[in-house]
Amino acid sequence: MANTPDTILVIGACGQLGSELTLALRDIYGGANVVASDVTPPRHADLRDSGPFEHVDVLDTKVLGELASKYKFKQIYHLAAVLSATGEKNPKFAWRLNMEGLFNVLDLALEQQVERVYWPSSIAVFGPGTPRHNTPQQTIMDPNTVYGISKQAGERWCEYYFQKHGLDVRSLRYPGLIGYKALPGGGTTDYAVDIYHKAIEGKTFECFLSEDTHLPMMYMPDALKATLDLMHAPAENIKVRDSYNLSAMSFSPEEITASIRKHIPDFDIVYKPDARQKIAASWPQTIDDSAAQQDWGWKPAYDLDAMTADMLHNLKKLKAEQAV
Ligand code: AKB
Repeated sequence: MANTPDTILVIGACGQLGSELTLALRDIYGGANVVASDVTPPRHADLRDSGPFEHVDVLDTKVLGELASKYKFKQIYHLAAVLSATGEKNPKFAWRLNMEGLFNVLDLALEQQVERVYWPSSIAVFGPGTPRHNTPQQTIMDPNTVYGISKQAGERWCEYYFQKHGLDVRSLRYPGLIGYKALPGGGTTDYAVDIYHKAIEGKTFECFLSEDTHLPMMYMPDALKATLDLMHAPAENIKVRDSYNLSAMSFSPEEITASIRKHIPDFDIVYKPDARQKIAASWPQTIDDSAAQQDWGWKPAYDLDAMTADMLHNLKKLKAEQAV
């Protein structure tokens, strides 16, 4: 394959963020220049048909090396990770996938002279000792999930590779991400996606968090915009080399229910908090993202009610298409 100036590899392309980010990158760089990769094939036709797909396990350095020699990537988006709730079920595997996967990508990027790497961090880097309101960019970080510990360690390694080797690796601390195209997999914030599906199906939603648990959240179009804005910013603007705080909205299960009831008045919810409540209780409620605003102009477009209107509209449309 030709060594095109902007050939991009997305690892974890079939996940909640990856499936939408890959399409957004293909719109910008052209379908053939953005290689989607994952351990499972794409389920949706738009991802499957819009560009190349390669089966990649990020723990397999041989396959990663072969792929890099074949495509000569200029950018890598490494999104594959075990999230907070799933990570607690198998902590050793979560640690291995999240850390070894990151090392494999950082080393590959150095070896193959990849120009820019994106790696997502999370609000899970914070813990019970962190200020919970307007959490600063730099503060106490005492994560108590294996996912959060791996993200905190990963942030340090990203900064290390930048300082020591000059690798242009960039990162965002995502809040809970909400989108209608793909389901999240194994996070503590997943309820805020599932609740919309149950609402349009006319079902009662059983919530695994208590009604007043506030968490930072973001609608997918804002997450895509933030990621692309960060990656397109001039390198000299990127002053934070561990990971940027990022914020859009904060709400509780009770508040998202009230927002849904503006469209579906008889929507019903019951609360059955489980182990994920403890994880949520250790995370911030609101985030100070002024560094992202100052350095590369971050500004979200969606609040809770705007997101709810768009989610319900699109989920209804998808359901009607599937029924045909
Ligand atoms: C999770 O809940 O584990 C993720 C996250 C906040 O990183 N959505």
